[in-house]
Amino acid sequence: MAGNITLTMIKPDAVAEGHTGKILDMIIAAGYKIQAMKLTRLPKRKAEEFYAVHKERPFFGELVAFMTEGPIVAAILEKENAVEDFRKLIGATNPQKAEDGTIRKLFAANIERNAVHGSDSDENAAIEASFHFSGLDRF
Ligand code: 3AN
Repeated sequence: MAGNITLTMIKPDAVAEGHTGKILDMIIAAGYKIQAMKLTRLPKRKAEEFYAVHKERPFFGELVAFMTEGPIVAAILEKENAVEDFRKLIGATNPQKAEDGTIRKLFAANIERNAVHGSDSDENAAIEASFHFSGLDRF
């Protein structure tokens, strides 16, 4: 059975460019309920932990620098089939390959500065939700 939550981060590029409200509108219009949300800034250590799976990749250092350059909006989103439907809503990792109307097509500059994160599995959604939020922050 598909899980009902996913974890998103509106990344530093999109927050700095003033796209937070438009992206949240698209998320809510797609049927997601916000279980938890905050404006926060990741310390280097936490960004390295979040992206630990990529630590051997050549872009790891740049990715951590980007994700710590300014505030992000982290949120837990609830909906049936949350992970898969959200990946469709945000579009491909590389915005040049993302479909028209997707969040990354609309707001992302390139494969690194790609506006939003979305969990890639139900298991990671649970891990990433706990990474950002305690049980008291979830509604
Ligand atoms: P997604 O965010 O679509 O799940 P992942 O998990 O493969 O993509 O990559 C995590 C993040 O790492 C991406 N959101 C992007 O910011 C960055 N990234 C992925 N691939 C590259 C790449 N080839 N060059 C630079 N940054 C990348």
